[in-house]
Amino acid sequence: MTETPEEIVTVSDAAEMLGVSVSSVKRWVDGGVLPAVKTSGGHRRLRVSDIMSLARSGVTGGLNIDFFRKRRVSPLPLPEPAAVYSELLNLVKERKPEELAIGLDRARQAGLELHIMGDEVIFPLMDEVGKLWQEKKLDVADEHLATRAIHNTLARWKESALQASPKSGRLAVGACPQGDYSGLGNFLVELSLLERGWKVLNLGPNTPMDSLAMVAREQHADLVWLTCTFVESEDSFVTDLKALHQKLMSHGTALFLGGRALQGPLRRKLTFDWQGDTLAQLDRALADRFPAPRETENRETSKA
Ligand code: B12
Repeated sequence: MTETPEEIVTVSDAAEMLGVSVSSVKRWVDGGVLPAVKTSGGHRRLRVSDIMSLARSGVTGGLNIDFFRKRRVSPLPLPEPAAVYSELLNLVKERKPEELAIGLDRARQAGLELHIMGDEVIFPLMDEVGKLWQEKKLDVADEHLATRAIHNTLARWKESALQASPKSGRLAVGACPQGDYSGLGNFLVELSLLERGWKVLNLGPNTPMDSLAMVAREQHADLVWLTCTFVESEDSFVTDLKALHQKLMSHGTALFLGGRALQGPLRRKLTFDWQGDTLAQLDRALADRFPAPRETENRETSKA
């Protein structure tokens, strides 16, 4: 059999394509994460295109490449991030926040991974919105509407990630430092972790580093991350960060830093275990330092 993207397959075929157990596929179907229809006999059937979209979203850990090599399935064309960006920017300019949210969902469902949505669509989109606002070509109302539409969309993606992701047994605690009220970058980091199966406690904007350290210690966090978009006082930031890093090191907790405020001379004064600028870099660092535990249950089919 050679599957085309519109081909309908059984749950066990889907499990084989994804290299996961049959029960994982059933759970994703029943949780509404993976669309399926039921036959008159009550059996679930899935479209190959939906299976490939889920795999591309990063939720499943990817596709079982051997299966696809054997069956020679051609991948669906992915939307071009630059084209998605232009389309969404027009919707911001036309003040259509609901269509903006729908456009984000559509790009995601078509298979653009979270790190591409964050780094290559949402980041440049908001960068341009900021510039247009400075040039007085957009009102601050448009910046607020766009931020809220994106935030609400990320909240929906979070619900799906919470239902879908197999739990890795790891915990991350994160925040933005004191005086930093930004939201989207931090939310994207939270989602990246959730989609890798992490449990996450995101303390959000304006969080004192002492409180972050306290929660991390109490909850035995594996990782603490800080998203830094705006640094109020560089001197106290550097001092507080050093103290935070020392406390975390004594408990074996890794400290990851990111966000656009950490540029220039400030960057050289920072203490951390890892620092990055993009979600793609974060994904690679998480995969390197915290390799995913392999699913043990019923994997025999993927070995064939
Ligand atoms: C929306 C916005 C706001 C909103 C935020 C609303 C909200 N709830 O989020 C409001 C109105 C509150 C705001 C206020 C201010 N803002 Co403002 N704002 C922006 C704007 C237009 C978009 C920010 C955004 O959401 N971007 C989209 C997200 C997804 O991008 P991101 O956070 O950078 O995250 C990406 C990466 O950085 C990375 N990343 C982020 N975190 C992490 C963490 C890790 C671990 C890793 C690996 C990666 C990573 O991944 C993401 C995807 O690529 C930017 C313009 C711009 N060029 O970004 C200015 C901008 C951030 N603001 C700026 C400034 C100066 C301010 C104010 C000081 C203005 C003022 N004078 O009051 C205040 C500061 C308020 C405060 N104390 O926090 C500057 C910051 C300058 C800097 N630090 O370099 C910017 C860059 C504008 C500019 N060009 O000058 N702002």
